[in-house]
Amino acid sequence: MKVTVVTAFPDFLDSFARTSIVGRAVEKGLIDVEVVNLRDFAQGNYRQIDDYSFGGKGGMTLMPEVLERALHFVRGEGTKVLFPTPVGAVLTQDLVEALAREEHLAIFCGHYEGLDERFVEKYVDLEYSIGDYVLTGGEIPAMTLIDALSRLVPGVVGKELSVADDSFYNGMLDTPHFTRPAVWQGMEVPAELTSGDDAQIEKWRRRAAASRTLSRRPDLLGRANVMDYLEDEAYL
Ligand code: 6GU
Repeated sequence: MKVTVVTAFPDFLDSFARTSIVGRAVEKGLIDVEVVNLRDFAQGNYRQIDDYSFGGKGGMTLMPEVLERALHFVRGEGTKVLFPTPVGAVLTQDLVEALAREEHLAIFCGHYEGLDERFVEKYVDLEYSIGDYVLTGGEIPAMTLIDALSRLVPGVVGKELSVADDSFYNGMLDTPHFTRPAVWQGMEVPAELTSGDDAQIEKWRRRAAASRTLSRRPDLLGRANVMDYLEDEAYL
C-alpha cells in the first residue's frame, strides 16, 4: 500500500518515515510513504499557501487552489483523500483496518484553522480525528495513521501473533505482560502464566482482558464479544 502525505512541514514526516519499525517497513518496500511539500504548489513571489479566514479572528486557512494543484499531482486511479481534523470521525482500529485495504491514501495536513471547506467538500473522502483534544496540525495524526496501518501489513511487526493478540484487535484491551524474573521485589507473575499449561494461560488471558476492559473501558464492551471471553463461567 502507498500513503502520500501533503504537508507544509515535510521534514517532520521524512524523519518519521525513515525511523524505527515504520522506517524499516519503508526500506523493505512493505509500505510506500511519499512526502509532498505543499509549498511546491504555491504561486507568486511569496509562495503563499494560506490566508486569513473570512470572518475569523486572525486564523489562517490553506488556500483551495494550492491544495487542488497538489491533489492533481498526487492523485491516481484508486486514491482515497483523507483530512485529519478534530471535527472528523474518531479513528478506531476498525477504521484503520478498513483503510488498510485501500491501495493509496493521500493525507492532506492542515495547519492553523485547516483547509478551505470548498476543497474538503469537493475532494476529501474522509475526515478523521485522533481524539478529543486539539493539535496544531495534521502531521502527528498522519503519522499516527501510518504507524497503525503499517503494523497491519504482513511482515512489518515481527510476530504476526503479537498483532492478533493486541488491544482492540478483538475489541478488548490487552492483558498485562510480564517477563523474568518470576518474582521481582516480592511481586509474583501470575501462576497461570508460568505454569506452561496452554489452556490455563489462555483462560487467564481471556479473564484478564475482560476484567481490564470492564474496569477501564466499559464503553468498549458493546463492541466486543464479551461471551467469547467469559465463556459461560461466572467470574469477577
Ligand atoms: Cl486529526 N487534527 C488536529 N489538528 N487536532 C486533532 C486531531 C487532528 N485529532 C485530534 N486533535
